[in-house]
Amino acid sequence: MSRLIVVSNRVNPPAPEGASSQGGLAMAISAALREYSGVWFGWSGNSTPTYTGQLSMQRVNGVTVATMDLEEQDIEEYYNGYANRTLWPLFHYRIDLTQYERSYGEGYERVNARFADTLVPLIEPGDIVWVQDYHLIPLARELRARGVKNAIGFFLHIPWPARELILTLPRHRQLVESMFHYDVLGFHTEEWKNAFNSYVLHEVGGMQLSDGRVRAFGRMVRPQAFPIGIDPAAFVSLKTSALGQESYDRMVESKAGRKMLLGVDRLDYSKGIDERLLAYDRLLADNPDLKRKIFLLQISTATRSEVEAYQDMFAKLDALSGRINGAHAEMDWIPIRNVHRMHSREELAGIYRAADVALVTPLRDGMNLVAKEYVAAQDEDDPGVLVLSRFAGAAAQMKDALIVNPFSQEDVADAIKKALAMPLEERRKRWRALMDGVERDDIVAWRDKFVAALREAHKAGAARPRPRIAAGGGEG
Ligand code: ADQ
Repeated sequence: MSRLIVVSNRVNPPAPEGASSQGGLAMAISAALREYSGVWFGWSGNSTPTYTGQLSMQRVNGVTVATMDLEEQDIEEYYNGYANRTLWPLFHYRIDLTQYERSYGEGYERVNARFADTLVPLIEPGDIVWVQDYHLIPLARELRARGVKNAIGFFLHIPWPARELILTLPRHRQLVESMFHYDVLGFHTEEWKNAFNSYVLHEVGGMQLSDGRVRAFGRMVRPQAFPIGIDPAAFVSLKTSALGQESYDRMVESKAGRKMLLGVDRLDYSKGIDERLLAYDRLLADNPDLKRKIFLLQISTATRSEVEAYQDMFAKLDALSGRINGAHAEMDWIPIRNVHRMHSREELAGIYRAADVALVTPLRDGMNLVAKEYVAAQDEDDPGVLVLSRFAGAAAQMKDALIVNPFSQEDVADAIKKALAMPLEERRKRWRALMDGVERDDIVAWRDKFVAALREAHKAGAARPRPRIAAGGGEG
């Protein structure tokens, strides 16, 4: 069987099954690499004053991990710059936060070329290459330019934005053209895939074939939805592990008979944390009878502290939760517990299990794994209720959640009320349907479907002469 080479911006060496430190995406990639013998290649997270191109190889739990350092200017322009100040806000519909600096685009191109230079010697005939996420969109073009003929697929973990938004990006056409050097383009949902297709069909005169492939720039690619999942069985064992049980017991004790609402997020403007708190404020103001009967545990962890848009977020969140607490608190009750620390996977599973309602209300999110983890951690006999934003990719699959518009405080407040009052029988019915989906569309299904589509597309492509059309020209 051919090897799988996974390329991502950062490499988190795979840990043994159920390890406590890995987040959703790292677990997903580790799972893929455990199944196929493979190499995981990416940036080490370290910087050097000047770029060396040196590759460091390690063998960790059956997976070969290959990393390289970047120079400081690369990190500023490629990672903090184009990836997190340009693409991330733009793809999450925040053009007000998007920075369009020419140097960021140049750094992005330079680092993608450096990734390709370092990666090429690792690729053997027959290997399949799977590139992850928005940091590395042009990588296939760079690999092809260096003669790589292997199957190359790309998976976007964040939304693909509406056509009108992508047009605000300088050189948007070049970015999209570079995607036509892949064999398969993966998105979480049909919605993100259709947004990509809409750009191709309407902006560059591309065409869609009856089998779903799209053609433009003289090339053909297969865009397809592959909804990412979690490892639900691992989550079930995490929640009943010693640490999972201990954190559950601690939470139950500290609830003191109250109902607990829960938010768990990286502190990011896309997650809608402020809007969630304001909806909760509204709920308490409109329903004073709920005071002392409920509380909200909001766990938010730091991320991307080099980027200005993130720097005052803790201060703002603390000020907002402080104001809401000041307005509603009583001598023996605080409405919001505002926690900033990371938790182990086991602790998190215990916390999810103890929560009566999960508030997953991003303003825009590629998928959102917290929603799936919450469902997997529930007790079958007495499950909690998931309140889920319509703008999370997960909403396309998790229709038995209470789906809300996170921009409407009233809508979210109404859903929380409904969740708190929901009879056990309805909770069980909704949870069963959600859990069936989490089990069916799990991380293994995601991985296997993507790898199979990549193999298939490459086989079909190799057997077919590829039409070449004048560079830069669209097709009608
Ligand atoms: P993220 O934006 O990071 O991922 P999400 O999918 O919710 O969002 O994953 C977050 C992960 O971090 C979860 O596994 C969660 O358990 C973990 N986590 C969050 N807070 C934590 C804490 N305090 N302690 C411990 N763990 C914590 C991006 C996209 C998403 C997409 C994923 C995967 O933005 O839309 O679902 O990639 O494709």
